[in-house]
Parts: sequence; C-alpha cells; structure tokens
Amino acid sequence: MKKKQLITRRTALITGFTALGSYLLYRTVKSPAMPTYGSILRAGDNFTYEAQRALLSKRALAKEYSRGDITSFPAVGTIDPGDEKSPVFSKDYALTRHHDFSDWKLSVEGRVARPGQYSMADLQRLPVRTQITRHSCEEGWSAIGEWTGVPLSQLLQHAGIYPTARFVNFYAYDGYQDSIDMIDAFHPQTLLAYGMNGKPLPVQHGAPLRLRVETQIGYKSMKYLKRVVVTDEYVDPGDSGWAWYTGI
Ligand SMILES: Nc1nc2c(c(=O)[nH]1)N[C@H]1C(S)=C(S)[C@@H](COP(=O)(O)O)O[C@H]1N2
Ligand SMILES: [Mo]
Repeated sequence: MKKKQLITRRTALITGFTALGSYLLYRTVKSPAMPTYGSILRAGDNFTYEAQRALLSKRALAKEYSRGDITSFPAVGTIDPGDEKSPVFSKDYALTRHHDFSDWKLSVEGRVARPGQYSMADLQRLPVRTQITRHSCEEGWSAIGEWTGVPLSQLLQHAGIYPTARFVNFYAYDGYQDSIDMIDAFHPQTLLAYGMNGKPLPVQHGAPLRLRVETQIGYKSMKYLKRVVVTDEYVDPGDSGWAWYTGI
C-alpha cells in the first residue's frame, strides 16, 4: 500500500499539472534525493536516482528464473565476521554462530510503533516468499540463486512503520551499513532472506539473515544483518566508495 502511494506520488510529479501535483513535487524534491545528502559527490547519485525512478513503472519486477537456472555462487566481501583473523571480527557474531544462531535476534528500531527484537522463529512466522534471481556484483560477475525469506514490507508493517518514514537503514556484524528508500523497501522482491537454494542461509552468504534487493547492484544485498533502523531522514553511511543508488 505504501509502495502504491509512493508510485502515485511519482506519477503525479511526472504529469505534474494539478495543484496536488505541485504539492507532491515539493514533497518529492524535499525527499529522498537531494538536500539530505550533504555532499556534492552525491550529485551523480541524485541524477541516477531521479532517472531510474522515472522509469520504474516499466521495470517493476526483476526477472525470476527456474530451479534449473541456479548456478554456483561465489562468496564475496566478508565471508565470516566470526573469524578471529578477519579485520572485521565480531565477538557477538562468533558467539551466536557458535550457538547455531539460536540466540540471534534482529533488532528493529526507529520510526516504528512497535520496535523490538525478532528471533528467527518470529521472522519465520511472518509471510514467506521464495524467488530465483540473478545477483550482479559491481565487480563484474553474476550468479543465480534461490532465496527464501520474509518480504521486508511484511516486517515493516508488522513493526508498524510510521507514515513519515522514508528510509530503511541496515547494520551488519562486519560493520557494513547502508540504506534503501521506501520504494525498494516495499518492493515485492525485497526480502530478508534466511534460506538459500532450499537450505538455511550459509555463513559465507550472510547467515543467519541477509537482505536481497533485486532492483539494485549486489552490494546493496547486505549480509550478516544485526539491526534495521527506520528513519525519516537520510543517514549517510559514510564513504564506501560506492554510489548509494545503483539500479539495475
Ligand atoms: N555485510 C556485508 N554484506 C555484503 C558484503 C559485505 O562485504 N559485507 N558484500 C556485498 C557484495 S559487494 C556482494 S557482491 C554480495 C555478495 O554476496 P555473496 O557473498 O553471497 O555472493 O554481498 C554484499 N553484501
Ligand atoms: Mo559486489
């Protein structure tokens, strides 16, 4: 429902003839893109973001494949934050992994009516979706895998997201931090995935829970999730050297 509202807002911007359109234009220009970035280096992002969002209706869903299309899948970036030799070693992660993630919880915070700690059982009680999609890494490789998890929209609705919220920020055990806007957050293929190729998500692919953002490049699909924080404003994740918005 939220997604529909946002698309309507965007559509009104493009057509932009009514008084309502002007109001929405004000709202849109003020929101997700420009002023809150605070950096001239983000100007390119803003352009990509605006251009891709204008095309959104033509490419609503990422292509889904069948089981026979599943390929081998390299593990990239952090492959185990519980490894003591890793520069991003996390004692908390090592401990929960040692307990087979039985004590792991996802913290849901920020602009929601019911913040809380979700265990894996809590997440698995929410509606489930399975999809076979292609992951495209900015480094040039791609791979096809099957993902099972709870649509992020379901979790946000369960937590009671406030109507002013515009960003969902993610924090991982390896220190990785990133965010997406509400269009991607409420996209039907945006999942919090706990399963891969019919099995629990393996450690090297982000156990016990990772994000799948099928509308963007691979690095947005954050592994080893620890916290989800909903905000009204853009929170700068610091300079990863990567653009914030990279639609595919
Ligand atoms: N927490 C975390 N998430 C991450 C990364 C990472 O290093 N740490 N790497 C990203 C990149 S660049 C890619 S391509 C994918 C790789 O996922 P995979 O290891 O399952 O192939 O995870 C993304 N999510
Ligand atoms: Mo990547």
